[in-house]
Amino acid sequence: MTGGVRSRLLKLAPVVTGLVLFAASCASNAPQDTFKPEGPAARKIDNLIVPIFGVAGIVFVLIIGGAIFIAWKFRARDDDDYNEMPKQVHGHFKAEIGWTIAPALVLLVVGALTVNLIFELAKKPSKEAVHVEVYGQQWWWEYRYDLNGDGDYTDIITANDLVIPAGREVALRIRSRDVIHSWWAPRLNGKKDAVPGRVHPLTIEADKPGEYIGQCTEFCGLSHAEMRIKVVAVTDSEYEAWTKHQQEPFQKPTTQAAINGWGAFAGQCTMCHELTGMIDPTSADDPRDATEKYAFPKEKMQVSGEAPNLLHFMTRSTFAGAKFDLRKDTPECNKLGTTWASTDEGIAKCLNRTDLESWLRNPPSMKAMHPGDTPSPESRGMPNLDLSEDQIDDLVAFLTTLK
Ligand code: HEC
Ligand SMILES: [Cu+2]
Repeated sequence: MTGGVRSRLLKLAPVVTGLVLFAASCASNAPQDTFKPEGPAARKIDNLIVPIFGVAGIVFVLIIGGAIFIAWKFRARDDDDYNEMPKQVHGHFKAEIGWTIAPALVLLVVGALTVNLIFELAKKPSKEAVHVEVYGQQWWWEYRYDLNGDGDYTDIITANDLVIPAGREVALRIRSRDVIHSWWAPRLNGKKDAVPGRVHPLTIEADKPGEYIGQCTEFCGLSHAEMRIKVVAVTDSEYEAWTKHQQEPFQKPTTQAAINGWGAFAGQCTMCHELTGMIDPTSADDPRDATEKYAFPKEKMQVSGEAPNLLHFMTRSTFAGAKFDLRKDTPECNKLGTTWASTDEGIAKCLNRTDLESWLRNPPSMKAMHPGDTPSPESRGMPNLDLSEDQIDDLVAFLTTLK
């Protein structure tokens, strides 16, 4: 690069940086904006960040402005004597004490406020809190509810959508099944790492019903960017209805396509997917050894240990780590909430059939999972099971009965 080109590029750099910053600040729909808190914890953090940011801004302007001003004011002039040294202030007692104490005071105040808030946020949740265990794994989040406070987090096992009652504390226990993840719904609270072998508490609360978006914020492998979080806050009565419904047992499908899909599911999917309470459709009339039907031995395939529990799958709004909408993202469908699939009409109108079928056709092509890889102990996520189009139709028919 010639000197001229380089200096021109250097001159452009601040302009480009400025434009990028300007463009980045223009998002009209930014669901993960930390500066729009919608819960008590996030608001407390916001109330600390904003003043500190202001103080940091003032310090920045004073220091940088002062440096630029001094450089300009005392710049070399043509008639300067270049041998003359400016007046030295090294060892100036008052000045040195001053610029040591001033930043120390600023940091002391910031530090005290920060530590105070850390303790406040770590306070034990109230007795009325809802208890949910959050399991991170490559690349989706599982949510397990302890509804009666007996320490058993298997009352409800679901994935992708974390359904909570608005206006109530939710005590999360954040865990991981494989690598380190980090759970963060910015409008509700700060982030908390999910570390294998550890349990990290985090209390969230949403001010009002609505959806609060987040994502995994600790690099956890190829599909890390597609490991999303969706907190669905509902009213108290909707929450009660939801928990009651989630505890209802598996219902046998009735249409022929769904019954066929049930058989395919028992044969190809249950080695990874739990479907709590599912009855094996072949157990009564199929004498084969159950393990014989499974094309992929579990110990070979499932490094991460689990796959989403599919009981009441159709009450969720998203699937595959909340990357895809299960319920079409239209105002009409969104209004139906967690009960969108309770009627045939709702399913016909709101099911995102295209993505669900594509998912069954070839999951690794839908998320970053080395599409070319053959399933191996190293592969993560759901493998391509080479299903036929007929099987896919039957399986979708079966999945839509899981409401
Ligand atoms: C080898 C294990 C394995 C097998 C076999 C398997 N899956 Fe999966 N499945 C997964 C994993 C892991 C995920 C989560 C993937 C992700 O989110 O990245 C998943 C996700 C899904 C989802 C989305 C669920 C949600 O809530 O996000 C559906 C639906 C699904 N699988 C259906 C099936 C069907 C139907 C079959 C049988 C034809 C099947 N799976 C076989 C491991 C498996
Ligand atoms: Cu992750």
